[in-house]
Amino acid sequence: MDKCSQARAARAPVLSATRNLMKNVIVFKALPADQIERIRAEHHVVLVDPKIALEDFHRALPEAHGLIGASYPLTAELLAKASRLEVVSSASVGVDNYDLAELHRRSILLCHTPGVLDETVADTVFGLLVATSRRFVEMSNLVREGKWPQEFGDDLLGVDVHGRTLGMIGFGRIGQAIARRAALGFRMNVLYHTRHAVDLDNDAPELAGKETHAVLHELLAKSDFVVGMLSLTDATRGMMGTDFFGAMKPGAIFINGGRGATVCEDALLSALSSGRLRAAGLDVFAKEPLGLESPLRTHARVTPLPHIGSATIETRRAMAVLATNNLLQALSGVRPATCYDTANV
Ligand code: 8YV
Repeated sequence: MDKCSQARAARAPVLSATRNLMKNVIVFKALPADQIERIRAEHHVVLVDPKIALEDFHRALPEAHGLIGASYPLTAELLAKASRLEVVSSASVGVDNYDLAELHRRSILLCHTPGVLDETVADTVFGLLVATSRRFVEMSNLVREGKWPQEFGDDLLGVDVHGRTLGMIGFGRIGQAIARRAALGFRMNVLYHTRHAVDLDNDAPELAGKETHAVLHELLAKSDFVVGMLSLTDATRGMMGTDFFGAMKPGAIFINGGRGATVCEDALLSALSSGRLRAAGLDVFAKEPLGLESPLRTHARVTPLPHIGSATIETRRAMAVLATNNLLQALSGVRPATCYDTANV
């Protein structure tokens, strides 16, 4: 055997061993090309967006060991088709698209991307709060439509944000990042409602003494702005309804940057149409994309956004890289640090 053949023979078992470790991955929402290449270097990759090619997605599921993507519900019915599945790596922090009980039952790892999007989502939500209060979109449209008013009547005025009271419903990492902007940047008085008070001295010392834990009715009665930052669970679905909006301070503004289905949208519409609430800024909706038939789309008191909380170049990339790291670690048998505890339904 010549030297080259000897070297080839020596390498052969290693190569075939590596080949045997190759698994099948479905990328079900676009990822940056370099992240797809990272997965391809180790595994077989099928790129298929179920929103565009559902049949192809169904066809690929039985062979899949890993799924990576976001914004598509993976129901128990779909998961049942993926009998070899080891990991779902979501490029999102929210996990409401996944059947957690089924993933738990089958010991399929679910990874997500907490941490890397907190500041970006907080920028969006606080920006939406200011835009809604100062009527940026409406005023910008006047200029675009050639309707810059000769006289700027009181009917076109907004309301101040700085120095007022903000009530946070949901006070996790993103909620705290919003509260930092409010308390430290806009000198707002911040109330937050959670089941247990947060240990700010240890968890967010810069906020210690600046944020007050409040019971819900007190928060709603005192806040000029109420921001919903709840994840969607059985306990939070429809939590913000008629009683909730009815308990808000008359003329207050409601912002939602968590999940749309935590709000009862009919109740919100009634509170807006009756004038009880001054306005709402919404980045999330019960059904997305928001249907053309939804009155929230064109309501004069609503500033709607198309779920852009984390949508910056930098943050979407960071989410894609973390989701790819998670997928590759999980497929190599290592439990990623940002696995979601699926027992926690
Ligand atoms: C994105 C989100 O819409 O992370 C989440 O849970 O809601 C947003 O960051 C989603 O991840 C789409 O990629």
